[in-house]
Amino acid sequence: VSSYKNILIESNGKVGLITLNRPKALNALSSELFHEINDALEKYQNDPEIGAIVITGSDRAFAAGADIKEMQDKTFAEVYKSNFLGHWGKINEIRKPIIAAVNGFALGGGCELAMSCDIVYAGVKATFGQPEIKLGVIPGAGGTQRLTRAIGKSKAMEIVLSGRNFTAEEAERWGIVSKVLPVDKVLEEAINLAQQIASLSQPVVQAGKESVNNGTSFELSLKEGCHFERRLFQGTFALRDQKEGMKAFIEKREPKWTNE
Ligand code: CO8
Repeated sequence: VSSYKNILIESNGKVGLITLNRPKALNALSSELFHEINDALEKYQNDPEIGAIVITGSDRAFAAGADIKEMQDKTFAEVYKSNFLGHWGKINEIRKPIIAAVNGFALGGGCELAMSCDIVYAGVKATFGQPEIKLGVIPGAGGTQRLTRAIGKSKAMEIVLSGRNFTAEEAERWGIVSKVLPVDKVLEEAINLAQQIASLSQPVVQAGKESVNNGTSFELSLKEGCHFERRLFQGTFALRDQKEGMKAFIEKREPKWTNE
């Protein structure tokens, strides 16, 4: 029996499954939740029986982003000094393959979490997006970096600067998602794929993962790009507009931007 409050874990043969389980908040990725993901990833990484990992949410939400209620009142000094959400980078150090099985909302940090996985399977009704701009912040967990590397500059600019959502079908066409499936088949197929991968040689699979990852960088390495992006994301907490954007979301109203 695990002591996690926000996730469920279950291993199935050689596959380790992590299910985000904070339904009331649409799996919003609070710090506590993300620490639990990290802890579970670390356990699977260290378990020689496990050859692949699957991360999933519910039919309604993979994850609706970082936790806006937790973030809204933070100051720049706080987020910068504590390297706020720096622990989100841990998933990028996991050497075993990770498959995201996405249904429902994968927004903001939820979209970034999916893109941090090695392979993404999505349900036909999945909704992706980087809506941070509407909250007065920018993506902070690789959104501007992984999206741009995956879909190119113009499309990434459109998504990040407008904050509009995109569909599973678009995500597949753009190469972010490898397969679109009926809602009730996503997890099953992700686990099947994970089982196939887990039946292969672990060090060879790890080498394949490492090598593909080396093929995805442009001018800045992904690590440098994500570092720079996180600093700018933290920097938005110095703005009044970040307080207003997040407050407006929680109060369920349109934000009034003051450009300060
Ligand atoms: N944070 C906190 N609570 C949330 C979040 C969230 N991201 N998303 C939803 N919730 C809560 C709602 O506040 C609501 O709670 P309550 O019942 O207490 O009012 C509950 O979940 C259900 O949500 P809704 O009533 O809004 O449900 P709807 O079906 O009407 O709408 C949406 C669903 C469209 C998904 C809507 O909830 C929404 O727009 N959510 C916010 C999406 C968003 O803006 N995400 C981006 C967050 S910012 C971010 O992710 C930055 C990441 C930076 C990472 C940095 C790492 C270094």
